[in-house]
Amino acid sequence: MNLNLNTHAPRRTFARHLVGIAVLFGALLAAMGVVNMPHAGAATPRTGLLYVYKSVTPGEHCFKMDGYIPMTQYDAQGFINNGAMIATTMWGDDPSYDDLLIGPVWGDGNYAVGRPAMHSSTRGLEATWWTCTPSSTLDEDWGGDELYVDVSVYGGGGYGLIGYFETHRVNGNY
Ligand SMILES: [Ca+2]
Ligand SMILES: [Ca+2]
Repeated sequence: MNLNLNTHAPRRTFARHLVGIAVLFGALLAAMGVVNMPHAGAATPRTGLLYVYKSVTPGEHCFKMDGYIPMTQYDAQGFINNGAMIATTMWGDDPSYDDLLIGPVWGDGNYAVGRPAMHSSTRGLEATWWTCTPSSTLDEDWGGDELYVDVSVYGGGGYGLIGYFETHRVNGNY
């Protein structure tokens, strides 16, 4: 097993480089908080799980998101070591326009309260996000609310978008 992960850099072909330049603009816009839209509905993989629960603090809910982008563990650790950044947003699902409820919140390979973080596993690049919020933040609709989290991961050094996913919908009344 090769543990020399610090020297690992993603391989680039010429075509991939062109794609990298194109997505770099998207990454820059996202980094500036300009692009907050979720990814194209049906095409977005739902490899994330979302768990929402009532906090012990009155008027507050907490949630935990776990998900992953499929790749080798070697590649995932390489991306993290090379400064990959993760952006998470929570949305309220609606028939016309989904409502942005929280975020984007940015993180990296280091765990910190309220921020998303990443690690590698045998199934790929793992992403997790645990935080608490006033319950009213999650009240996105009259009556029932449909929550989901959208996750994007960008490579370090202007590599661009590595991958993304979203969670299933959590139906509640907040
Ligand atoms: Ca809704
Ligand atoms: Ca509601």
